[in-house]
Amino acid sequence: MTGAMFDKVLIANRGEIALRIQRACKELGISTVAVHSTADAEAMHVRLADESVCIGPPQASDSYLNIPRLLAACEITGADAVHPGYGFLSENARFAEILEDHNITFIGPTSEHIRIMGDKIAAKETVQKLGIPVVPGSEGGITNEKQAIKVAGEIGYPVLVKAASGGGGRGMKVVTKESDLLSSMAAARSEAKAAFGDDTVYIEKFLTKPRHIEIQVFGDGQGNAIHLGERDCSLQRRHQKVLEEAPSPSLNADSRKKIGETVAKAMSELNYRGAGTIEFLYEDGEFYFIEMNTRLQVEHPVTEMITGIDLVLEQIRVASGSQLTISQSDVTFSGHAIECRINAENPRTFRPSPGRITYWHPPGGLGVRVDSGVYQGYNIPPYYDSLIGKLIVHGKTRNECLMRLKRALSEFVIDGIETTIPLFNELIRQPDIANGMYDIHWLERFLGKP
Ligand code: MV4
Repeated sequence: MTGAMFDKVLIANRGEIALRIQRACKELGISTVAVHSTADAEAMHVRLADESVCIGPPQASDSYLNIPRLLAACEITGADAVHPGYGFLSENARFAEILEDHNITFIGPTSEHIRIMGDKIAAKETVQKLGIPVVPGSEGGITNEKQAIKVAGEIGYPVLVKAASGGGGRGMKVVTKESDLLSSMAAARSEAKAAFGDDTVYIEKFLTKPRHIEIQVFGDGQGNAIHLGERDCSLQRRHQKVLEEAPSPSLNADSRKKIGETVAKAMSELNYRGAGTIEFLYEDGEFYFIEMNTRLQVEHPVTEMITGIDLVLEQIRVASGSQLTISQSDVTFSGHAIECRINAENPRTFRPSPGRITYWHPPGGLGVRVDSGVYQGYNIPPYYDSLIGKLIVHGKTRNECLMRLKRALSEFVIDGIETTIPLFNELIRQPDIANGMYDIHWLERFLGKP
């Protein structure tokens, strides 16, 4: 089935991702509507859009997260579709549902799929039934203390108590022995209740030294689904990714093919539409599902660089009703890509560093991509997250990619604010990074060393 392409897309986001989406729209001949808060009147995503609408004061809850104001902006401009980007309303099932009720296409999965995957227990149950390997643990939520003791005893300590509505690591408690289980579970419950208004928890085997490997999937909601390989996102600090790469230095072509095919088949059976990411912990050669993200991710460019596939363009195509035009056998992986998240932060304390960029000189040359929404003279507002750009480098081999990254980082000049660039200069000189020998704890251990 082939639907009619959209005439006008409203982009419900800001910064680099708003620009990234505009670029895809322009290449498809679609006109773009930017929305912005009063703090973002001078932002590049507003300047480059065909039209723009101010949707409220700086605070995100009054602007980028305000559904009635976004609907009004759609109505005023006559947009046929909304791309939510990442963060903000991108995984809000209610928003997707409301748009559909107003005959505006949400560029993403169905609200039903968003809702299922937003509930970590339902997500795990759903994907397990579809043949995806999961972390051993409780079947569903824990309802009483006796059951908790029994389940934890069966899977063996250490265990991890997780919140069903969690994600981003909130409401998690590691338990090393039975005598700590009930008090830790009570603590996890009350944390979850306060953070999410839901105190449902579940128990899993705690994996002590995994890597975070996620598989990019893509479906058309018409039964066709493919995988686009993995990204290794193990280098994180406080659940914020810092550097991502594809392919993972720890996977071979056989294990990539096996997990990729399992995941693609599951997404086809689920009739999944759009871009999605299946997050796994990978330890001792085994994959364990933890969560699914039903949106485009910050780190999607590393996948684009090694596959040559424009993920945002494909998102727009399938949202308009087109079938996937790429089959699994069309997907080939070429070379290696690394992304560094350039944040306006102190590179050691990670304290935000908003303010005016007095000088901006991004790197260039073969295999170098900079996705950013800032410019020289731009004043970074203090109200939003501190990502100001992404440096993505591609090379024929991981080694070439690292050499090129070193060169690109040395060219990058940003004055007036602090950025995470000096951290990356340090990281690429670490033997463990050069050798691809790191797990999810490596970065915090490195940062903790004097
Ligand atoms: C785990 C785990 C170990 N064992 N689950 C952290 C956030 C959420 N997405 C899941 N998380 C983890 N789940 C089991 N059974 C360790 C983490 C974890 C982590 C995962 C990915 C990347 C960085 C991390 C840092 C600390 C803990």
